[in-house]
Amino acid sequence: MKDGLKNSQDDGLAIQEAQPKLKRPPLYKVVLLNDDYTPMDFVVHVLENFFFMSREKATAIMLKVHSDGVGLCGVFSRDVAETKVAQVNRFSRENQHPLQCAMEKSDT
Ligand code: TYC
Repeated sequence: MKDGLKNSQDDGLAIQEAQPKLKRPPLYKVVLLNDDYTPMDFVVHVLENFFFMSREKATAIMLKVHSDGVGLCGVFSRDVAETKVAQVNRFSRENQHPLQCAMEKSDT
């Protein structure tokens, strides 16, 4: 059986095993949405502490959300994205801010 194909009796019948169809698990974008009430420094604090951004990066993303309505915080597996969204939204509610964090399937 030197051709590398599975063949139970070497009777000349070559049987190629099916390749298992493996798909990478989908990734999810975690985004922040703009609102009129959440203070800018609170949003910067969220980006620094939940997404481990530098002050400069956090400020740039916050201003992007403020002007465009939405901004990307990061791309994560489903479990991590769900946890980030829940943590940020709970922290915002605990501090009486309407800030909204959400996730969406990433196409990359
Ligand atoms: N628009 C808010 C303000 O003017 C600031 C803000 C930025 C709010 C980003 C939410 O995701 C947000 N205070």
